[in-house]
Amino acid sequence: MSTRTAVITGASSGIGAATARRLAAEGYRVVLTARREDRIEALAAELTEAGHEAVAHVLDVTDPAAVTAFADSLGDSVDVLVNNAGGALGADPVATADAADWRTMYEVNVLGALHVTQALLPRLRRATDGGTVLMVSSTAGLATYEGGGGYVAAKHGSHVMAETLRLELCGEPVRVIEIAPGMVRTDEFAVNRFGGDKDKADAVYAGVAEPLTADDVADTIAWTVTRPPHVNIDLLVVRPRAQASNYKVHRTS
Ligand code: 8X3
Repeated sequence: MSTRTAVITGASSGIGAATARRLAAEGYRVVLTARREDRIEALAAELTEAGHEAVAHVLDVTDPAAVTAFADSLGDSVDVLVNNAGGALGADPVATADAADWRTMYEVNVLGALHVTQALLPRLRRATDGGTVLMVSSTAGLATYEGGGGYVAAKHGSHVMAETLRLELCGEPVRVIEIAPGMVRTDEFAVNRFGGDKDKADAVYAGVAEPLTADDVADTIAWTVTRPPHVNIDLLVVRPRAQASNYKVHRTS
């Protein structure tokens, strides 16, 4: 059987990097994309050194021309696309939120995934056992919370894109999977959200014994994409045990 290819966006850190490691271990040739060349080159080198097939390709998913050029650089078919690039900016109420933050979040989380999905779809359709589009959304894509506004709106966009694409591709050999993680502690998500304010970022996880890790989510992603091709895990919500909803989080302090 020829090696299957998985393209992962936002592979420079967090869930994207963990997913790249995990899919490489599952035998995929992984194509790592992100804006930060040093990060993805280092990860590709690490995986290659470990005997896996990995290449890095610098990519800003919000740049449609760059996305098209990236797609053209790939082989005839792609088996898996993990739309992971995204993130949150700010936690301000709607009344005072920065419209520029909202615009950026929509650009990256929604339009970025749209550009990459559109560009790779012809190759995903040609995958030997059928292609997989996997959208890393969020529990923020399913319910809102105060201060979540712009991020929640963007992640609802990711959720709707996955649901709509699944309807539109029904009958074609491409499945659409959505993974909606809740509280995941990564090096960058909350720090980026709060503009580098480490204290505010730490407060998100304060007293939570075991937030999910990027590896936990990568494990879930790997499970869904390694199901037989006729099995479509439409939507999988994954939270730490200490988080029963966006609102109900058990904190020990
Ligand atoms: C991250 C989950 O609760 O910070 O996607 O919005 S939350």
